[in-house]
Amino acid sequence: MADIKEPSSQVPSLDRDCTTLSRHVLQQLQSFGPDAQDLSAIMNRIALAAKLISRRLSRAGLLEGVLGFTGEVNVQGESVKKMDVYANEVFISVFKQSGLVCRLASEEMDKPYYIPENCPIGRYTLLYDPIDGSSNLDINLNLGSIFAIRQQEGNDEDGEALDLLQNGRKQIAAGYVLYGPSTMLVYSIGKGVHSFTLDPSLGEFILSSENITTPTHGSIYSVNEGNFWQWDESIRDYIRYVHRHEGYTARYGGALVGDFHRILFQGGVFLYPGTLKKPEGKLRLLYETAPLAFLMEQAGGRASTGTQDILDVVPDKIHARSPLIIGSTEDVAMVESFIHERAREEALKAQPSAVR
Ligand code: P6P
Repeated sequence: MADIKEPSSQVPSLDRDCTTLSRHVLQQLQSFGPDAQDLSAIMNRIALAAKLISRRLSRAGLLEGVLGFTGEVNVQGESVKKMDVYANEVFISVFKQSGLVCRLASEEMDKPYYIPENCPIGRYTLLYDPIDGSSNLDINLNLGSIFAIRQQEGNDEDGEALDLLQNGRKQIAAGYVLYGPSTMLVYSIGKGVHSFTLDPSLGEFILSSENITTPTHGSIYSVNEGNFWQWDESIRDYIRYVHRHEGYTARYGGALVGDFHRILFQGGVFLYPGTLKKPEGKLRLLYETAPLAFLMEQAGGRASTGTQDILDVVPDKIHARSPLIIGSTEDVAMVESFIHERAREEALKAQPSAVR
């Protein structure tokens, strides 16, 4: 009888096709204990949510009730798209009866959603933006979902979820789904950043890149220059610099996940600074900037408000916003240098003339 060698030596792609998300999490944790199994199962549920959303997006133009607005306005004061509601419901549905996640904090919900049957068991909280960049939906451009996992602290008797108002270093996992030409899931549990690509023929996310690292510098700067009139002078200084020096190129898709994904892989910097209308910036901390900051730091990059690491920011409310400067270490540092220089000049101006 032929001796059976290690299957992967026979069919190398077989082992890769078997490296599903849940298996990868267990490999990362090097454990099959209950906590590892829980985290693996949570990631698997997130993958199911991603598949359900991807399926609906792929047929958005063909199905009734997918495109367009509901006529409602969400807690952010933004018009709600039907896809926002659907995607939010998907995450709730995949975690019900799972015993895994007690609370869901979403961009689309004013307060966290409790899944009482899970609370005595699962003490995890999922924070998520179910569909980010929904304005791209009607024009068939990329969108994303962003998520973070935290462990609940205390029993949250008053239902205010105050334990969530802690800095981003409390995240135990974070990631996003990019609904593009292919559907990709990128995640980290604090042991590097890894990407998976949905194989529709298998209905599985299969490992595509492990230990993704962001270059220390990149040529791309990604920002909505239409806000130039609203920016602090320091940000204008940075933009004038890249306009006047060779070696820079602008890329902006208007959907955070796609713009971030480009920087994660190719380097450079994405900025959404504070503006006159939104001094704290437009992006939300707990389920947008903090999860992406977690990933970027794991990939060897940086994420800053301009004056503070994103992961050190403590929110005062669940839907708190934060400015975001994220990407290659050298490029984030360059943006910060313009901010620091302006602050130094302002401080000098404020001093009594005799002291200058
Ligand atoms: P602006 C999408 O609405 C979003 O929340 C992010 O996905 C994106 O980065 C940002 O807003 C784009 O905002 O003001 O450039 O259209």
